[in-house]
Amino acid sequence: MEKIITEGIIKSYLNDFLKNIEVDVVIAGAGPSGIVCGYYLGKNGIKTVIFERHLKVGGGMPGGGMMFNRIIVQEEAMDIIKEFKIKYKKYEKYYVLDAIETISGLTYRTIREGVKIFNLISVEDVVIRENRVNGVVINWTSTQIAKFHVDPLAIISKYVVDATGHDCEICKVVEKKVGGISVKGERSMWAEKGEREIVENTKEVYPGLIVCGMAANAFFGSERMGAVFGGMFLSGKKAAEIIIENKK
Ligand code: 48H
Repeated sequence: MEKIITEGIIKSYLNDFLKNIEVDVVIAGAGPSGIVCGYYLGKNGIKTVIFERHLKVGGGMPGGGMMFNRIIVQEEAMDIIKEFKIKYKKYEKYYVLDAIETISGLTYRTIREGVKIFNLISVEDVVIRENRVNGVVINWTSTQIAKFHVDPLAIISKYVVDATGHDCEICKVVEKKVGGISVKGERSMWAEKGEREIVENTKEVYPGLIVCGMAANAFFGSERMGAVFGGMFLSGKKAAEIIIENKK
């Protein structure tokens, strides 16, 4: 029995991994914006893989607001929530959602659209060709934590989506190693403004590199917004739409 368990796990994992070493889109980060972006790409037949640094998916969602595991969503993003069939309750002019149900609902449907999510893997660099981002460089998160010198592997893609949240990590790598872009850094909390600007900030910021979610506000120097997530979902959807439009 033990041999079959070991063999089954490794063969299945490697099979999936090998199918994803050249894809249309790599998304760095399985937070709300990255997962929603993956869902709409998958739904439109675009081959997409998500690499998530953490053991878990969901980014900042499970923590809700200060560990009260609920999130707030505004009317503008409710069509997305309804599409995923996630439950909600009206609260004043907003909606309150269970953070865990939201993560589960988003993740399940995204995987069912054919998007592979590999957790415990960090994107540490990009592949660059003729002034275009052409893939990512990845490594096991555990090697980073242990500070071991282990050389990485590369994944080739037509687009990379930076959905790494507050740290805007992929754009910072391009800023430092490639040049031509500059990450302004996020500003203090102003929920309405941050939410208003996040969709506008969701853009292709360098050929082949799209920024979404909190990383988009960090890139353009917009405000943070606390535990309101409508903008994250809308931003993830817009990032997918940019790619779908460009691929036509
Ligand atoms: C692989 C990586 C890497 C890497 C990070 O932080 P997230 O939830 O990001 P968003 O933008 O989808 O959502 C932001 C939201 O959660 C939030 O923080 C809000 C609304 N804050 C407002 C406020 O005022 O504080 O998810 C990013 C994910 C995480 O799971 C990271 O582990 C992962 O990306 N990640 N994965 N390679 N280099 N860097």
